[in-house]
Amino acid sequence: MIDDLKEKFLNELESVISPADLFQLRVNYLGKKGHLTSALKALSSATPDERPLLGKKINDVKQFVEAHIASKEAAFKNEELKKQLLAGAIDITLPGKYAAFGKEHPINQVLFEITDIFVKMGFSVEEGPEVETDYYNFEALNFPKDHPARDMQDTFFVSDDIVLRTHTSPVQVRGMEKRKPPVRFIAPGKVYRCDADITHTPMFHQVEGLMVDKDITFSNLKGILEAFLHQMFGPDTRVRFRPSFFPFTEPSAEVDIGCILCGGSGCRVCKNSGWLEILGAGMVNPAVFKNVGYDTEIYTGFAFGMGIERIAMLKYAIDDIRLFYENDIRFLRQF
Ligand code: 2NM
Repeated sequence: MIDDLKEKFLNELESVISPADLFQLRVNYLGKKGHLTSALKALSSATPDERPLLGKKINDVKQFVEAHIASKEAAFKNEELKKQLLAGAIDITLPGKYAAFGKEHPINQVLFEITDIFVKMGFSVEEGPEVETDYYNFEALNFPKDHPARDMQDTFFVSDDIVLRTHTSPVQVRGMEKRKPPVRFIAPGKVYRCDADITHTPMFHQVEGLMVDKDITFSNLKGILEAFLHQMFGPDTRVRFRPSFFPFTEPSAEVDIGCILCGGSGCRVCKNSGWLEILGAGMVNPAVFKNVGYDTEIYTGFAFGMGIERIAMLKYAIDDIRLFYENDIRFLRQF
């Protein structure tokens, strides 16, 4: 009878598939009205002869049942833990998250390239306000009152005598006011002109440079600009100076390089001339020195300026300036 109970338990244990089944099995065997509890109660009706052996048998089966239930319980717990670990596991076969890297805008790349070359030649870097007074933008630079650049059509006016700077020359004026010669610095930055087509945007970038000391001559200007152009466009680049006019320099020149696209044989970009205009330059007009309090009997100097967008367009053969400011990632990624 008690031996059958062991068999019956093992059979029923085999059909246990959940912790709920196991709980029910425990109640059926070890609970208050369970098989083993009943068997122990029934012990009192056994004869004194039978009692010790039967008692031992029932206790053995009880221990057997308890042990099996405990080990099945442990198996369920183990299974549950495995499930939880698998659910929380990292799938190392998934592709990693791609972090997109940013980079400098092509205009800034060219601007920093130019800045680097001049810094290596001993120039420092000056910055100044983009909203300027008429005095710093025009008056101090020897622009006559009726100069066309002062026209509403070319200049953004904030008020009667406040403008968005049309060049970085006012930075040169402020720089000269701040210190005595010798001075040697460049002024890179944003400038604004009321103009818009495939080669002009209302905002663009310039680098202007200035060097003032005793005995500075046009030869020094030529030497510095040639050294710059050879570093920027290659040591075999041809350079030529043509007479020109600017209110703030006298004499003034425009500086061309041999066309970097066709090598000088003539193409669409150089309009078949074989030359590209890159810079404006000249010897600083004594009228400018007078405005900043430099003694024109002792000091001379040269100045130059260039447009960054134009240089970037030539360097990368881009024919529409607006591409720089459309923020089209397919365009910008190429630089
Ligand atoms: C240019 C061309 C020629 C220039 C002149 C000065 C200053 F402040 F010294 F007078 N700064 N920049 C200059 C001269 C700029 O840009 C085409």
